[in-house]
Parts: sequence; structure tokens; C-alpha cells
Amino acid sequence: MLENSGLFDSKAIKAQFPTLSQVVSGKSLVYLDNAATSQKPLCVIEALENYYRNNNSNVHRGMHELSRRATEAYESARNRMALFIGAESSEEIIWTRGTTEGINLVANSWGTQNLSANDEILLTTMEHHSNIVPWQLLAERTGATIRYIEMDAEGHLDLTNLEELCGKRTKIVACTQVSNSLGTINPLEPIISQARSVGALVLVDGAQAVPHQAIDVGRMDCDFYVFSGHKMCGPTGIGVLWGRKEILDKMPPYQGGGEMIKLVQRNRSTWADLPHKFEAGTPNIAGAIVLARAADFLEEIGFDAVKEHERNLLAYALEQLGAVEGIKIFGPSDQTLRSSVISFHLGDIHPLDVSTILDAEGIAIRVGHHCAQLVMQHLGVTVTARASFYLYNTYGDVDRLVSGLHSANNIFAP
Ligand code: 7TS
Repeated sequence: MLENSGLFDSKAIKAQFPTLSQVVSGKSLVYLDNAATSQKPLCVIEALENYYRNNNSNVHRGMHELSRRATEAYESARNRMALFIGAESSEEIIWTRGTTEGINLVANSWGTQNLSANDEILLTTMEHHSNIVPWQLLAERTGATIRYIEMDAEGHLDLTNLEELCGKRTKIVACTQVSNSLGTINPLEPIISQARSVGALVLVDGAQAVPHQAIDVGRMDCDFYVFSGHKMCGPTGIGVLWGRKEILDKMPPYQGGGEMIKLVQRNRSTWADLPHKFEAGTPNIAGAIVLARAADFLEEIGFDAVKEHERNLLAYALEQLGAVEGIKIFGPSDQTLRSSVISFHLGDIHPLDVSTILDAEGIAIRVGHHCAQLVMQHLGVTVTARASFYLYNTYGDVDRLVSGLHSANNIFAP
């Protein structure tokens, strides 16, 4: 199989990721756990080393050279991420630990200020737990009710009763752009437009979208957008919450401490302007700077090319996997409506056994409920095996996966 689809040379891209050139269980590593976290290119690893080797200092506090350098790089990284997702201003970019913290920030700050009993929060049953549990905690605190958009048999959102679900009582809709467990790409337009028509805000979980496609939050017309750096070739422990300035301005701080105040008095304090109001304490300076490098890396390759490669890889994988005896693939059958995440069962073989056999062949997949237990309940299973692809995966990786699954079938043959 040709590794070069169009202008995309996935082997050359793979060569830029040091972790991927190792041998595991005596075979070259095939990494198919990208929905959990991506590997890091050399330029990102070097940027991290360069920061700690040459520029390490705390930000916004010192009048010395290193502090100036760290502050300048940290704030340019914020500008870079604003450009990356089409935000109007870098004041709207709040650094977080990741998607989970971004959602908790909104649920705690905006949610506690704006929700009360009789209000409704609209979620979908496709959400990662991080886009369910913070809202449940908020509902407990405020007496608000949570409602869900359900899925159909293939794992598409069922929007037939959207007007009934998203009505006058709905104050916020929180929805993932792409499912981490089924790969479904959601139609956000009708959801956002229904929310707008009833005056509800919309939070979009972009954790599984940002690594794979260009994002323009202005065009999307949502109110909050959250994502994690570690799934897009960046470091762990850093992510972004984007919110509309006029909404963020009115929200109370999420945590108190250094960096987020204007004036502290004995009994009360006043808050710093955006974005610092939401960034108490010494931030993940290195993480922010290096995330901007990851954004450069992805845009240098180009999201059109990344998308085309992943589409081709997905089509090939679905075709090859479809021919494996006993395989059941979950999620949308329409390939244009799914990302490069493939959840599956292999006959009666427990997914843990499938994963163990693949691991012995140097192939990394994930087994579990993928922090999406409502999806598992919908499918009537407790766990699935999940292979998820990224820009550095090759057709050869798909072939290795398929051959690993044949081995599993042979080992468990009656
Ligand atoms: N939302 C979605 C859609 C996700 O896929 C994940 C992580 C999160 C939120 C939480 O992101 P975090 O960076 O704050 O942890 N998804 C997965 C996964 O599928 N396997 O491991 C982590």
C-alpha cells in the first residue's frame, strides 16, 4: 500500500516522533491510542528542553531578563492559540490543565452564578465523563435539572425532539464536537442555532476535534470551547478554555490566589482583568509555550493534508478490519460522519484479551469504557477495544493491526 496519499508522507512525519521509532515486544511499535493522548514530535520535545535549559523563570513578576523572556514567550503562546482557533482576542484564551479543567471552570464559575432550580442543562449521552460529572455537581448545588440528547443505534445524536429538549428552561448546552468512543462527528449547527433561539449558551468540547481539523470558534458561534494540548502533539497538563469576552468578563473567579487579583485588602479583593482573573497561581509556563510550538507543527503540515490522510487511513482501516472474522465495529457507517476512532469487539474474545495479544505484537490500542459509560450502556456492553489513528499512522500500521486481530482469532479458535 502506498504510504504517500497526495502530498502527505506519513512515514516522513512518523520519523519526527522519537517514541514511535522504538521496538516493543520485539516488534516496531504501532501506536493506535491517539484518542487518549498523542505522541510528541522532536520539535515539541526540543522546545520544552530549550525553555527549561535557557529561559526558565516565573512570569509577570520579575524585572529581570529571564522573567521577561518567559513572560514574552508565555503571552505570545496565548496569541498563537487565539489565532489557532480563530479567537478575536488573546484575552479570551484562558490556560487550563486541559479539557476537564476548562469544563469544571465554566460549570463552577458561570454555572453557580447563573443557574438555579427550574433551570435545565442539556447534555448528550455521547459525552466523555468530564462533560457530564461537572454538570451533575452543578445540578446538585443549584437544583437545576440535566437532560440528554439521545443517540440512535449507529451513534448519531437524535435531534428529532431537539426543540422540546432545548426550550425556555435550558440555560446551557454542553456537547462534544467529536465522540472519543464512537468517532461520531456531531452536527453542531442545529444544536447551536436552537440554543441561540432560546437564549441558552453553548459549550463545545473540542478535545477530539482540535488535533485533527482547523477550528474557527467565531464561525462556529458557540460561547465556550475547550480542548487539551496533549492530544494535539503538545504536552500534558496544559489546555485552553476559550470564551466570549463579554461572558468571561461577568464570570466570578474559579480559584483564588496570586496572579488573579488587582488589590487584596483584609476582607475583600478585586480581580485582575481577563485572562488572568481565571489563572490563579504560577501557571504551566512551559506547557503553554510548548503547546504553541505544537500548533505551529500541525499548521506547517496543514490540516487539509492531515484530514485527507486520516480519511484515507480510516477508509482503508474500515475496509481491512471489516474482513476480519467476527469483528463488530461500533459507530456511524457513513465514513464522512466519523473520525479516525474505531471501537470494536472481536467475536466473543474479551477486549482485554484482544488488547493483550496486540500488545505482545507491539501494537498499542485501548480497552475500557473510554470514560463514556453512557455510550457503553447505549451499546449494551461494558467495554470496547478502541484503535484511534493520527497523522503519523501509516497503512502499514493498519496492516499490523489486522494481522494482530487474525492472530487473536487463531489463538481463540475453537
Ligand atoms: N472530552 C473528550 C471528548 C475526550 O476525549 C477527553 C479525553 C476529555 C474530554 C478529557 O480530556 P483531558 O485531557 O482533560 O483528560 N479522552 C480520553 C480518552 O478517550 N482516553 O483517554 C482520555
